[in-house]
Amino acid sequence: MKETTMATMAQTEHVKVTVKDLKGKVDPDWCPGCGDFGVLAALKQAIAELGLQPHTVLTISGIGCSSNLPGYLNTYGMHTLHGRALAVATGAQLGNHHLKIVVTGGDGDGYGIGGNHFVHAMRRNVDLTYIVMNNQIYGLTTGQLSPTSSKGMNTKSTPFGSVENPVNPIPLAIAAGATYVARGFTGQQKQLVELIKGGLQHRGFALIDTFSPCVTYNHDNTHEFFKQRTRKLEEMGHDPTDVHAAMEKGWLWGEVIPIGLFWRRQDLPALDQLEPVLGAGGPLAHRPLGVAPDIARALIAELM
Ligand SMILES: Cc1ncc(C[n+]2csc(CCOP(=O)(O)OP(=O)(O)O)c2C)c(N)n1
Ligand code: SF4
Repeated sequence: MKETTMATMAQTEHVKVTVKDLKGKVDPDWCPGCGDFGVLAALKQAIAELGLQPHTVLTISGIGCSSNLPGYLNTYGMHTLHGRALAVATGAQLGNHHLKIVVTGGDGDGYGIGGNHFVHAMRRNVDLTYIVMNNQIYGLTTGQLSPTSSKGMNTKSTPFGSVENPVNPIPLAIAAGATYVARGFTGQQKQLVELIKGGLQHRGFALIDTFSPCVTYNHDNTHEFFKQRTRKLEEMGHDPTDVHAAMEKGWLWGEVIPIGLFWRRQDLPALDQLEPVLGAGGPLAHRPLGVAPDIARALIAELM
């Protein structure tokens, strides 16, 4: 188990957290049947099963239907700019590396406008759990092409079919340096909970790309589509420490679409473990400012 998890659990080990405790003050306004309900349920279950206290978890998102998730969860939460959740999360993680940080959002948010941040957060191995609700469409802006939409797909913005090759987040994440790379499906809740738990316990960048069907705008990649094609990697004899096998299985897309843990390596330090200033003295957020108030005020004024 992660050192940070141990520390936070130790402080509060007598208080049991239930799924009910994790319910946010606002109910989701997602369309009935949206896959995102399944991701929210799985995340709550994973947090409760790991016994993480709500005040030790920070959930950060960008913009999109899926990015509304932090508002529906009783943890700390931030709803940031479109595609910028990972940049904000990197800052938050370095500011308080004892927090458990979960980033949630959509394929458009994460792999499109946020694609640059996605690659750099992975090569830095920032200690985050990134759950992408991949519905292969822009949901919030009513059904335009997303970076993961299949070639040939008819959408509002591609009425004659998309001519572009989609982004494949699994091989991309492995190549970029993510140290935990998984794919879930909202139709496989038990597995999804385990994948999220694994991501939360992993020290480093954990991606859980999750098929989360948009029932309103994507009539190709439906729940039924994935139900017929997805196959669990653990039933395929996959070894998640074999990078070549992970790459090979990551490229499969057809009659068989693998789900599960593709790749994990545990021998690389996370970014906060490499930052000398974080080595001793605990999280920056808990330390005294270290500069006199008048100097701090002058610095802030200069930066504003
Ligand atoms: C800078 C900026 N550009 C564009 C938009 C419009 N916009 C809002 S959400 C979104 C895409 C959402 O798609 P996705 O991330 O896949 O999430 P979903 O709604 O499908 O869950 C876009 C293009 C925006 N809000 N800000
Ligand atoms: S538009 Fe699609 S992604 Fe958005 S809430 Fe509705 S079903 Fe979900």
